[in-house]
Amino acid sequence: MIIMHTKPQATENGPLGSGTRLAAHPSVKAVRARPQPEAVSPLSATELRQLALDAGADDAAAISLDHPELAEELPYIRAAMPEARSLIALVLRMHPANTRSPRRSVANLEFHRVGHEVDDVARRLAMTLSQRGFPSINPAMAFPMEMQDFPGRAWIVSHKRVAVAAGLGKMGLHRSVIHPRFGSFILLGTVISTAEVTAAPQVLDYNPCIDCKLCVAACPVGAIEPEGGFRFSACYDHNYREFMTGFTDFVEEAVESKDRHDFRDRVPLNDATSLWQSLAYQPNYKAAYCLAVCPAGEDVLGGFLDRRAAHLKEVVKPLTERAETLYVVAGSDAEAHAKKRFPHKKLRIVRSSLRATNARGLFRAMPLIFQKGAAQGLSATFHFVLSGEDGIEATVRIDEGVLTITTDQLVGTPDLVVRTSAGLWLDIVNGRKNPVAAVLLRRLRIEGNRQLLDRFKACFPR
Ligand code: B12
Ligand code: SF4
Repeated sequence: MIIMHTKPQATENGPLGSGTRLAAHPSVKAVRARPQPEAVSPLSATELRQLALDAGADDAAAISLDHPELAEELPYIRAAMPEARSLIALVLRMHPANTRSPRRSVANLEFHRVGHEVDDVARRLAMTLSQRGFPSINPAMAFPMEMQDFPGRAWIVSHKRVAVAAGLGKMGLHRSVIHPRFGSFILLGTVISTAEVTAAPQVLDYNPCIDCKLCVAACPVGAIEPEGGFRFSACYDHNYREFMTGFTDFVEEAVESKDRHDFRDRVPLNDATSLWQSLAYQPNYKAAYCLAVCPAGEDVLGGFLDRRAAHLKEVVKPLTERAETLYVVAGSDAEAHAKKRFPHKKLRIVRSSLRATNARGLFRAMPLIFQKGAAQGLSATFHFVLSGEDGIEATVRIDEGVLTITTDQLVGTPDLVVRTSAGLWLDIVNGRKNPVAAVLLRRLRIEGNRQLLDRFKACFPR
């Protein structure tokens, strides 16, 4: 027989929370019968570091969330743990020989193996701290991420920023953190904790980067600029070909192909099977040469200082001379760099990996896809007046390779003004709608020197 209850059923002990009945619940009685936990005593930064080392970290440091260098991180960290008070930065070493192998599957295995170790160590530490009375969590070392926020920032905490603020290393020319001993052969993690840290972290008063510029020379797509800039899109379009948007691009190729022969022409067999391996096992980076060739750090530097020519021959050259396919966007600085510096490598033209999904995101992504080469000789101010639900006003100033974006404000005298709806502009940028038709239909108004629009487009190739 089936008995239908019309009211929400209370437990046998009555509604949850009704004092005496709750007290009589077997689970409640069992909890109350346990010995009372000892009063939680604060942990010093030294104790926190030792707990991290005991959990398996090769180096660690604790830092208060109030540290001024972490201000930008604060809202993202609080979104994951509102009651957080401190961070414990973790460093785990990679095996340099693996990371340097010209057979990149060896290097990729090392990245993934150590990446998983970082997550394991961070989880062990978070559990230990929680058991000691300080609830703590361990956000991912990199993947998975908060992909509902993509293509905006999808990571909870910037491990590089935390590690640098905690004094564990400094940002090298290649934009990764260099540890004074282990050099670039490290991956990072962060435990977010409610434990209080009062002591200021130790300061590392020098940068282990020796400015040899080998990372500049080795990157096949020119992502590392000699003076310190990082061409985000160059790295993302090539190195991350089999991650996130690279996969989306693969699917789009499949959708657009006329038949299987056309698809095979568009996506060579080894690209398709490589992607399968990435999906089935773990995504394969295409390069990471910037870390591989880096001689910084006391444990690594000796080999370079004593045998400089050998370092170039045995570590750098096998990577720069390697026959491989480079994935670049047409008209990008990466394409120009690869053609000039690595004519022996094969180029495959791909679509840009960074695509905005709303008008504000469009302006946020611009610095990441801006191509200085195309901007040479261009000096102009662009005003965008985008109306509608997702509307925004923005000023884009390009001045001899320098890009300045001001959102929610129209600044200076414009050389070109674009007026349309935010949705239509996004569709035009994404190649979904034709700008000529939009002008004819008076849904897009362009005021000023129209030729500037082509120059503008070339600076952000897709
Ligand atoms: C986003 C990201 C990337 C991006 C941007 C890299 C970068 N330089 O920041 C891409 C996809 C290109 C990338 C590549 C690689 N990464 Co990565 N990456 C991250 C991630 C998730 C956040 C980085 C970060 O903190 N950025 C913010 C600030 C502090 O960095 P920044 O250099 O000042 O800013 C640049 C970028 O962030 C970017 N940017 C700025 N705003 C935005 C917004 C969005 C939406 C995006 C996507 C990017 C972006 O532009 C800035 C200037 O170029 C971290 C994991 C994590 N949760 O921390 C790993 C991390 C930084 N990556 C790491 C590694 C190892 C790599 C690779 C070597 C992977 C590989 N095997 O090839 C390459 C190296 C490329 C390089 N030379 O930097 C390690 C670095 C370890 C170390 N020694 O420092 C980290 C810390 C992962 C880990 N847990 O160890 N990565
Ligand atoms: S390769 Fe040389 S220049 Fe590049 S980060 Fe390492 S030490 Fe610095």
